[in-house]
Amino acid sequence: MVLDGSRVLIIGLGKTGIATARFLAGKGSHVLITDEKPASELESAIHALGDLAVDLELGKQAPHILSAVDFIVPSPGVPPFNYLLTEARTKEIPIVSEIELAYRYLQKPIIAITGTNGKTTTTRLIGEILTHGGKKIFVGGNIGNPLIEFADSSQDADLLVVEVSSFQLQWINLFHPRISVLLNITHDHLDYHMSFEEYRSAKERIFANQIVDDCAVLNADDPSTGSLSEKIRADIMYFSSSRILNEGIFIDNDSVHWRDRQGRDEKYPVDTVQLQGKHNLENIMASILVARHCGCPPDAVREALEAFVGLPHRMEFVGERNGVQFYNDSKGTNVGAVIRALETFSRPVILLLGGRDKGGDFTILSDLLRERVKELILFGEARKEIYDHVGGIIKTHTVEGLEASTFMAWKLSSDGDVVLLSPGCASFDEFTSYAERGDYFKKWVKRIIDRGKEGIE
Ligand code: UMA
Repeated sequence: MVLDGSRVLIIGLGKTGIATARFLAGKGSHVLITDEKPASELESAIHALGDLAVDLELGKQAPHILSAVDFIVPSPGVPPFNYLLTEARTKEIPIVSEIELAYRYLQKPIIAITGTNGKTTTTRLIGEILTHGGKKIFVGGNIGNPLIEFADSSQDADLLVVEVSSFQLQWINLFHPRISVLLNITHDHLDYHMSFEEYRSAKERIFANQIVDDCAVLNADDPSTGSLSEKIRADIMYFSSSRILNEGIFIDNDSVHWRDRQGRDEKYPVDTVQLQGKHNLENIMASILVARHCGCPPDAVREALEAFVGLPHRMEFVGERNGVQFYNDSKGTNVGAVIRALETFSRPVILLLGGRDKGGDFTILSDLLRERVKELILFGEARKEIYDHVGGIIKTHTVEGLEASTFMAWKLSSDGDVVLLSPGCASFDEFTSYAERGDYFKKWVKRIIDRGKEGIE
């Protein structure tokens, strides 16, 4: 791919757009960035561009900007049905994602991790274990620092551990991880991908360019794994949280066991790890497989697992008052994540669910709601729609915003309960990100913990 002198259109002036523009301008490309938002809403992004020589077309995305463009780099959040992308396909203008572009300029082996849930925790955990095992690691991608930043820097690393999303994978062509991990696939982003099948096939592209010498890590419990494994050329390693495998990694008698092809059986205790829940055991098992495949010694793996504390907004314990525990799972933005969160608790749960719907099927929560949830509080833009799906099967309340929902949960709670924010929806109706939503929840919870029932009434 010749970049010097090429004309490139970047769609979206977010983290990806800025990092890609910097990279391309450095390689001598003529860069035009367009964003549907007007300049007044993009002040900090424009500021971040500094004196980079790029053209901007903001507040509109008119078709004339496609003329004389050699290729397009859409930001991950730009859906495939975006007008410019649709036009580009008709005009046969190549579309490449930022990870594809970065890949073409990277020499170091890539470990790529995807899945509907758990990918950030697993990416970080793999990074921590390998670092503990003595390797020099870059951790990035969908986690927040685009891969192209590494390609554009003078940093060195033995291995690149990269979280990748379906949005990024759908526009790859040669992107080739030496190790690919697919943790799970459940319904998500159906406001962006046109169907679950399309979402799934975007995710499965993580294996598309792998060859026999590479490694693929798959969830043996996922119903689609059987048909997927037939399409994969790489050597497959399986993990399972529900059954004992002849070969692979699984849970037996409260320990994780890794049984390799030569019959070697290694044990990793789970009572000493700080991550909670079955879903995290899956993240741990996938991480051990990757680490051992990279030659990380078992003791280094065990030590790193013990030292790893979870990430904010993912089943984060916020505090306790009068025997009521508060958990922030704001990153739980799809129904699959809510299921995983609920499965973690044996105590009665007061569940805060809501935000902006992404096309999730809330009816699949019905059994778990009956089993584990004492009171259901629906909030935000999606509250009426969720109510139509599951409202009334247990005690249900609808409330406009998150602040009022948090205080209602506290009023309804009693000793031994868990108050859980696991919204199953995007945050954009009330907040700019899941992190802002989680921080807001924590702010009110901390006030409750400081003042108790009397102090807030
Ligand atoms: N925009 C348009 N036209 C559109 C859509 C968006 O112009 O049709 C513009 C928006 O006005 C905005 C810009 O595009 O100014 C934002 O682009 P973006 O949403 O791709 O945001 P980035 O800042 O580039 O962040 C992206 C990822 N965002 C998404 O996938 C939605 C970040 O993942 C990622 O951390 C970052 O690149 C670095 O790689 C976030 C995410 O929510 C955390 N990811 C999803 C998830 O984890 O479930 C996939």
